[in-house]
Amino acid sequence: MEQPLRLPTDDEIETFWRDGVVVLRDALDPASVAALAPSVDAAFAGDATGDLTAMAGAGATGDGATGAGDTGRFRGGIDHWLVDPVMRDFATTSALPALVAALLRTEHLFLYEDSILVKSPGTREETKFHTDLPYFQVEGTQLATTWCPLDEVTPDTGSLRFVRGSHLWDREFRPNLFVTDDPLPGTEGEVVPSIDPDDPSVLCPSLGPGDLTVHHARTVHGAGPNTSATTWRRAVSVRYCGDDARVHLRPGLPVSAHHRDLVEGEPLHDGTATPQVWPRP
Ligand SMILES: O=C(O)CCC(=O)C(=O)O
Repeated sequence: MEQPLRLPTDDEIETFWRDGVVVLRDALDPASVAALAPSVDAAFAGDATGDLTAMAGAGATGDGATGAGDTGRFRGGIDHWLVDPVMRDFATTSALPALVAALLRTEHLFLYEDSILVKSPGTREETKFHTDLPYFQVEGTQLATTWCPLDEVTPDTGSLRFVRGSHLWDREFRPNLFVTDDPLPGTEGEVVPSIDPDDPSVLCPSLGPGDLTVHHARTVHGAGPNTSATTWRRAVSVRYCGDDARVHLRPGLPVSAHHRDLVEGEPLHDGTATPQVWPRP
């Protein structure tokens, strides 16, 4: 069990609930983040044991489409924790659960899924603005996504872009294909409005290994391209749910095999579908 280097301050907790996103600097041991590199690199190379094809936004191959002149690739996948012990430890016994439980002000915390998200040097693709909630088979307010870079990440290499305060908008968005604004077939909700990444409401933080962002599942966010010719943008994202989460089965959404037994309206329970990660059982 790894202790966080520090817990979120009261100001950081307030920022999370006010802005729908908070930057936690120097909260993870950089060595524990660096230890993810073999898993992340294997996922990028395409021989990961996790399900690269299930990531809704990345399409059937787990790849972003590459445009003419692209030298880079955007590759991702979800649910590596099910098959990769390094990813499982990071999602369940690293410092993340303590940090997120404090931010969400929840007594119990459950793992929903993990994701590996890599933009190699020269990747032109943006991650289109979206919210995470419509990709989840849950509803509630205590829902958060962590994003933990393995590399120094700047706006030029694909930092995330967050629309501050958008988690408070009374709007239900339709999930898109992540690298295009096209909606996921069969799903419901409004199309995400066009957002100017240079708008002052958009936060686009530079981060280093050991830093992370935590955003609310209703926060509109995306990411820029990786314009560097040499610098990788490798990240691991882990999504968690707190006490007020209830199962909500959304039409059209692909269901991961280990989520097939989730029952509409039920609270989350410790088990293979959504392991309890805080307090540590
Ligand atoms: O890494 C990216 O480009 C997008 C990540 C993201 O949207 C998420 O983890 O919720």
